[in-house]
Amino acid sequence: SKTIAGEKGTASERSFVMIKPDGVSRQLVGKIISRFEERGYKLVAVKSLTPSEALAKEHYSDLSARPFYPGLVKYITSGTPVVAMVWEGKDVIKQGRRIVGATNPQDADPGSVRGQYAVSVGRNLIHASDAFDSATKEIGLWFAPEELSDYEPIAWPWVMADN
Ligand code: IDP
Ligand code: MG
Repeated sequence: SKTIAGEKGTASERSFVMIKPDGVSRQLVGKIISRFEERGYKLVAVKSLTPSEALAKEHYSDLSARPFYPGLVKYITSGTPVVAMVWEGKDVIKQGRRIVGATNPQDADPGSVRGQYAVSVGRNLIHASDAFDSATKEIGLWFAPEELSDYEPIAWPWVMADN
């Protein structure tokens, strides 16, 4: 049986990706989704919501001691929605981080989402899971199991071939 973040190191690997309120407000949702779609990753789940403070705090619980944590929670729960997604495919956790770019947009590759569209670390547009364990935690936090779809995109065998 499949775990919630798929099987690490296989085409069933999954990552939690979230367009933050600045990305939604700036109407970059389509452009950001296109990067993952066009790369060949599979959209397993997507929804738009304003997270509760409890959800935002739990999502970022590892950072609770950091000075920017209260502002980070306020930013994520501002009332402008986020777009929460699960993407699936080979190496999607690491490749998702590359698509997103460095945490501080000033250090991000100009071809990445943050490097192309963001300038401030506190308004860096997007989140992507940084490891298999955090993907497992985050997918479980944001989605119920029945919200995750199981299907095969038409190009899947071409994109994910490993021979
Ligand atoms: P990540 O989003 O690239 O994984 P983390 O270090 O996990 O980066 O930090 C989570 C989020 O916290 C960042 O994406 C950013 O929104 C915010 N953040 C991180 N460092 C700072 C900071 O120095 N000032 C303000 N916000 C920060
Ligand atoms: Mg992080």
